[in-house]
Amino acid sequence: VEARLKSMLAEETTDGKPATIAPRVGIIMGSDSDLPVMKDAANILREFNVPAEVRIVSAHRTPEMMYSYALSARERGIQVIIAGAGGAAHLPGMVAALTPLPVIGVPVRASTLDGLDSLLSIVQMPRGVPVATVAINNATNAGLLAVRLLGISDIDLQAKMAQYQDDRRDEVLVKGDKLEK
Ligand code: RP5
Repeated sequence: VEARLKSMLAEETTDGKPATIAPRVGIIMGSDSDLPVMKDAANILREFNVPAEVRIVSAHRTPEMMYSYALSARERGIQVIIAGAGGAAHLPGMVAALTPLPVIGVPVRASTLDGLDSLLSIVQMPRGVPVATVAINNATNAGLLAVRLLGISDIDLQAKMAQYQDDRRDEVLVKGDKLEK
C-alpha cells in the first residue's frame, strides 16, 4: 500500500521544482481500494502545482488516526481536505465535525448499491456540519473544487483555473467544428 501511495504522490511539480513544501490539500480515503478513484483528485492538484498529501484514514478501522489527522490538519498548514469513502461512508462527515477546514466528500462506488449508499452517507449531513459533496466517483471535481477554494486567496491559482476553463471550452468548440465539417 505504501508503495502504491508513494507512486501517487508528486515527486516533483510539473514546473520541475521539487514538491518539498508543506501540503495545502489533504486527500484522505477510507481504504486503499478507494485509490483508483481518488487518484484523480491527486492528478488535478498535481496539474495545478498544488502540494498535496495522500493518506489512508478510516473512520471505522482507524478511528484514532482519523481524530488525530482531522485535529492536526489545520496546524500543519492543510487548507482543504478531500475525503473519499464508500459504503457506510462516514469519513468526510466525521472529519468535517472535527476541523473548521472545508471538507469535500467523494462518494466512492464500493458496494452492490452502486454508490448510492456512499452518496447518501456523505451528502446527508446535519445542519451546522457541511460537507461539499461531489458526484459518485468524481474525484476530479473534488480536486477542481479544492483549487477553486484555494484560488479565493491565491490569484495566480485562480488565473490558472480560468485558463483551465478556457481550455475545456476550446475543446468543445474544436469538437463542434469537426462535426460541422
Ligand atoms: C470504506 O469501505 C472504504 O472507503 C471503501 O470504499 C469501502 C470498502 O473498503 P475495503 O473493504 O475495500 O477496504 O470504508
